[in-house]
Amino acid sequence: MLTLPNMAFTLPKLPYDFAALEPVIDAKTMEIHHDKHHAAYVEKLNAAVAGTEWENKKIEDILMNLGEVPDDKRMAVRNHGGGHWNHSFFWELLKKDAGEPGGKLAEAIEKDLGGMDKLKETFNAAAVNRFGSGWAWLGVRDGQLTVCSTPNQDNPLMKDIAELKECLCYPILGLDVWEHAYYILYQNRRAEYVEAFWQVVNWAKVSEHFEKVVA
Ligand code: MN3
Repeated sequence: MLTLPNMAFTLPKLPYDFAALEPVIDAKTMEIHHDKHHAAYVEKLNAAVAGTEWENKKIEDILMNLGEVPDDKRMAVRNHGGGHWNHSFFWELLKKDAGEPGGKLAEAIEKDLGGMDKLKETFNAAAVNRFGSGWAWLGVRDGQLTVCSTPNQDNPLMKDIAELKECLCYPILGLDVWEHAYYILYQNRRAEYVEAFWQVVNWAKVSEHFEKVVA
């Protein structure tokens, strides 16, 4: 009988067409980013955990417990597991003409961060000033909204990684600032990409994450 390997992690389908975010993010970038980059993280994550107890765990649980992953697999799981989670999270956060935040999230942005303009200013600075590749995040820490950034495919859930301590939170919004996320349309102009990003934030999804975290 044919037996197939247990491929625990799978590439989620993009919840819209490649061209859905144009002109802010172009179709070619979305296609390569999802079908090639994200697919490669999934493939390499599966290779790293194949045959171990980690292949059937939830990715969030793995990332929150990287200290328990065997030394020889930890870096691969951190990089590719982080890549898989970050991109799965990111796709859902993007939508054309999705308005502005409302309700409790809008109140928290006002109270914790000083309003929308201030949020954008702080978040854009975190995204633009991240040297090399990484992510900018809006998250909830001790019941308060916070903005921070992580290098590579690290993220705020990785509590066992000492150098990420400043950015530990439950992320509700994230922005990929790897060059592969913007190079075709924006070349070296990361700041323009970061500014344009606000036009495609799916605030309903951000609110959903926020409500779940603060519940
Ligand atoms: Mn990416």
